[in-house]
Amino acid sequence: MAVTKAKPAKKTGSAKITPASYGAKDIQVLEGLDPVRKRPGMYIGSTGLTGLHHLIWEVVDNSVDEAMAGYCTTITVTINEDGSCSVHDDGRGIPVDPYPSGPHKGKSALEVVLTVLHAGGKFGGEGYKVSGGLHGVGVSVVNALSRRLIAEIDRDGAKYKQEFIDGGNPKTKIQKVGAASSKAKTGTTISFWPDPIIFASEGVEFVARTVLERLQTIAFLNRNLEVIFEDKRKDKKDKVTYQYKGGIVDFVKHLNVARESLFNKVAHYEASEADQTLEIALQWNTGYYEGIFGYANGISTVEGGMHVEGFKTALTSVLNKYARSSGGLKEKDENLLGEDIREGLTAIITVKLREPQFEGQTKAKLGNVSIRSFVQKETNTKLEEWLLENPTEANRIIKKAVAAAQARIAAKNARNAVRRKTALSGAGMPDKLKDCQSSNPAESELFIVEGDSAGGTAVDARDPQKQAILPIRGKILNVERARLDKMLKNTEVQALITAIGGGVGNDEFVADKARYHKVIILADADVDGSHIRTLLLTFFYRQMRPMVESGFIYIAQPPLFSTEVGKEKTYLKDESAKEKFLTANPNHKKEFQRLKGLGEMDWQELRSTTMDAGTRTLLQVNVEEAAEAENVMSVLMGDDVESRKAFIQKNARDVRNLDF
Ligand code: 0RA
Repeated sequence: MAVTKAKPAKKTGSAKITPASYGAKDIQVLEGLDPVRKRPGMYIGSTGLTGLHHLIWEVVDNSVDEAMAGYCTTITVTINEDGSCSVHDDGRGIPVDPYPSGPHKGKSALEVVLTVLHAGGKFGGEGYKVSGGLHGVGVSVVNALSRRLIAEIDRDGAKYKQEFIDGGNPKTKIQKVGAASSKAKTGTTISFWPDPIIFASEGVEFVARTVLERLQTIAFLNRNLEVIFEDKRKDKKDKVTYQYKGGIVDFVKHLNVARESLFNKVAHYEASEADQTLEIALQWNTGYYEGIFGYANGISTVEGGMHVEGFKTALTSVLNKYARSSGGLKEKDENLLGEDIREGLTAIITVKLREPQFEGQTKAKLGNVSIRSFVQKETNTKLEEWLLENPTEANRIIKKAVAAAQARIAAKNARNAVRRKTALSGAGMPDKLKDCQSSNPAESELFIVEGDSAGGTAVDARDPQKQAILPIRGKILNVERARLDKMLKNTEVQALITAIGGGVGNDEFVADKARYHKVIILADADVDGSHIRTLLLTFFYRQMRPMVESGFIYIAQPPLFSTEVGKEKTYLKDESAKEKFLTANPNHKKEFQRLKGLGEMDWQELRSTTMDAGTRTLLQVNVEEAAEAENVMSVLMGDDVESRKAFIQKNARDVRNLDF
């Protein structure tokens, strides 16, 4: 990616540098392509589907560099009918002039860029681009891992072409194949056929969704750049264009569409110094979660890093300062915590720097210390300016953060209160709990049942030795917002905490103390039931995460249908059970009742279909699903009626499915 002295860009509006005039002489020569084929993982991360797609990103990154340097307005990625990929850009075109001297004497610059490792990535003297970790290793890597590659260049009024085969061997010399359609027309098209021998494990079929997501992000990060995707494969035909005049401001709006934003404006600032640049956009929504997305040289830093740290530090300090000066915080009040301020925040932080250090488990954490102070300093001044210029918005943010701080303190008090109560009452179990006789957690099950009447049926249906029942009144949870302090004040939730017995709060909960190794949520198969499940999962995820991590949380699966066979009622778990039933009973009258509530079954039926360990099916909840449930909360509980409606319609068909 180009790193810039902030000069206005020629075409794209993004920052640019003025490169010295490049020619073949400037390209640093390192080595041939053998190492790439020997250890592809070193260059593209893996030889699975992720690695396969890296080939596209590699070529596209080079085109994006052209765009950032101000020479390219459109990038088109085409998946061709035969499964190969072409990346076209209208940049300057890879230079084609021959080397006047040196080890590559007589070869075209194009050939060197495509056959010499790193040659495309680094240029002597004035840095043209900054390599970004796995990216920016150069298009030669793509050539090395392709069974065929064709480069077509429009430059100097002519059209050039060169073809390579079997991992980067020139099949032809560079050839002038005609005139460019106009003297001014320039550009590069790289078409490549990934080598099936290299990508043997998962094959060479590109996934449109993966490409689309990436291209959309590129379009967001490069204001005004037109990014086109075209799929020409049979049965997959598709064409999509991304172009955002607002850049990352549009990105933030896009991320907030499903939520209700706290105000319409999006704060936005950019800055540059020496050889680093930053651009930041942020907005709050009325929800409770934070989404801060960092990028370094266009690469997503999902583990965060110095740019995100600098931003968070400054954000906390600027907003506290503003809150004090505006009277939002009184002298006696404690400072707002970062987490209070970041509640409902959506932010994009994109930085460009010369030699990014990617660290962490997945090499997705930016380690350069210099960027932290840069982001911090700029955020301190520029965000403060923005707050002063936008007092209405600023006051909303403060109000929301103050509410978040109050909720945080209330949740802590509520937890303490529950703790004290549990401690005081000793082993005293809640009245509502019908406990099991066993005191061995490994064989004990707790059913959390929606509604008192279903609770009663479940008590009759249970195995009293091993199964405990705790009825929860869904309506109470249902009307309340997602705030955990409110959940903790709910007497039913308190009973739940006491019954489980491992404490509450993520710093305190101990799964070893849990009185049941199966906690089973039993709710109706309708939208309300789904809602209650989501609430409970969010609660377990936030307040008793070790229960989820230990695999102690389950979802019961009451049947969806019933039907009569003669005088006998039969229950059918789901659509596929219904189909199987019809195949086995072709003369059946084909009338099925959709079961809406647990209340429609008597205790024998509830036992055999849902609770009896010998005949039931349970879904075990894993951490990802619980985390997803937490996300779903913002859609379900948020105020955006449209997206909630869309969500429910989309998921109503299989409300039992956790995989929202
Ligand atoms: C080296 C030098 C110049 C441009 C490029 C490479 C270049 C590479 C790729 C890869 C895909 N698209 C590309 N477009 C350009 C600068 C050429 C000049 O000074 O005119």
